[in-house]
Formats: sequence, structure tokens, C-alpha cells
Amino acid sequence: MTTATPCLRHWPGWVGAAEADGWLEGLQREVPWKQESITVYGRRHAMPRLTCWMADPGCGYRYSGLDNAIEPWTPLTTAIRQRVGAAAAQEFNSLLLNYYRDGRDAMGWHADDEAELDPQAPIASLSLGASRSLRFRPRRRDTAPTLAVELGHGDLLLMDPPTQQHWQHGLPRRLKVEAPRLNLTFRVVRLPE
Ligand SMILES: O=C(O)CCC(=O)C(=O)O
Repeated sequence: MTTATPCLRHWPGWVGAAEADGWLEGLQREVPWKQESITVYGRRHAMPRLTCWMADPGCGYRYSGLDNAIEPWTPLTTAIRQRVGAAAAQEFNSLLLNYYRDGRDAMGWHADDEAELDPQAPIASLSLGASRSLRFRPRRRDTAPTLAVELGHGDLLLMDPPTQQHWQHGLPRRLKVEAPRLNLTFRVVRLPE
């Protein structure tokens, strides 16, 4: 069974432009951004974006074959976590930050369905900077059409369960875009009982 559409809640301009400008500038400056490499069909490639994994102790996360080092929360990411958690009515214990330096940076199709993640919890995605299009396609290709959500400066998108079970998402390149974009996805990593 595939849900006919992904379960999304989109708040355009969830954070006002002036505050979003401050968050964009503060995060670009203070986050310890890394350029990771991934292996695809036996060849090493630089990831087409910068990343950082921030989380509570014990919330390790492995994706694309990478074991992400846990960076501690900063004052700004702590404040944003609190605001996003209140909007989503969910306590998040981890955050993947992506830095798309311009429209050549992108993210391929994937579902955030790794075993470490709580499948019952939403994933909250905050976008800052250049507007880009997040695409969704059903994992069983014949079941529903692909759709796209345009994510602008200060937008909040909640991806509710069972979206990750049935849908993949990806951020295609947009070569005319010169400005940077940050995306913050707040998640719940399952901790051992
Ligand atoms: O940049 C985006 O909007 C998507 C990020 C994403 O797919 C992810 O962090 O898993």
C-alpha cells in the first residue's frame, strides 16, 4: 500500500525574514561544516553539499555509508530546536544540517528510513536562503505521481509518518541559483531501552 500523497505540512515563511536572515548568517558562520565523500559503484565522490550532524549523546546516525561524528548543539541550534519542537509538538534529539553552496549542490533520491530513526516520529525540515524544490516520488513507482514542494526562506515542512515508508525525496540541482541554501532536518533517533 502507498499513501496517495506524502503526509506533509508546509508553513511558508514560518519564521519571519529578518530572523531567518540572522539564522542563515549565524549557522553559516558557527556550524562546523564538513565536505564528506561517498562511494558510489566503487568510486569516491565529494558529496555535492556540506553537512553536519548535531545530536544528543548516543544519537549516532549512519547514512550513505557514513558514520557521522556527533557535533554538540550550539546556542543557536538549541534555540531553533526548541522552536521547531514546539511547532511540531515533538521533542527532537538530532539534526542533520545541509549547506547547498549554490544551485550545483543537490541531494539524490532517498527516504529517511534508516533503522536508527523512530518511524513514528515526524521529520521537521527548516529551509533558509535560496528557494529550491524538494521532489517526492513513490517508492513503488507505478502507484502515484511525482510531486514537488517549493521551499523558501524560513519555510517549515513536516514530513509525517508513514511518508518515509512509501516515498522518497530529493533536491535536484538548479543551475541558475547562485545563492546558498541551508536545510535543517530535525529527527528522532531511537535510543536503546
Ligand atoms: O534540503 C532539503 O530540503 C532536503 C534534505 C533531506 O532530504 C535530508 O536531510 O534528508
